Amino acid sequence: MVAVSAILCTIVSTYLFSSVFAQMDSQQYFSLDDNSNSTNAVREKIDVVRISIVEGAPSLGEKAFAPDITNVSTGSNVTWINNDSQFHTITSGTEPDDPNVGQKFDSEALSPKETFSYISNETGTIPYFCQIHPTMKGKLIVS
Ligand SMILES: [Cu+2]
Repeated sequence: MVAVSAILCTIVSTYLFSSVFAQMDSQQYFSLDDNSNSTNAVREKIDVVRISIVEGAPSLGEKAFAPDITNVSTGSNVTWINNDSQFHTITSGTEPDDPNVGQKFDSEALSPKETFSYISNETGTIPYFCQIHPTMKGKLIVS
């Protein structure tokens, strides 16, 4: 009888301990989950993709942007910097007559050394150009 109650006692205490640990585990799981969210937020902050408007851009067509075709992931911060001595725009669309001009983004005139940023939240291909020099064209591929 003593042996049986000792075994029972062991079983009950094991059960109690394991349920306590299970609760701790689930709490830890939730806190890990919170951490992974904040890790994502940090990852988005540091995932900056830079595109240069190069010197002499107005006469360079598709080579006005470096790179001219840029692959990015959703949530990336895409930042253009105007490294030319003239004003330029970063405007989504294929050309001034495109009915979708500026629907995704439009920087308006950027002075030399000025930057413009866009965060890509949807996948797809976004052509863009400069409204002041429409032969300047680039492409953003978000996947
Ligand atoms: Cu321009």
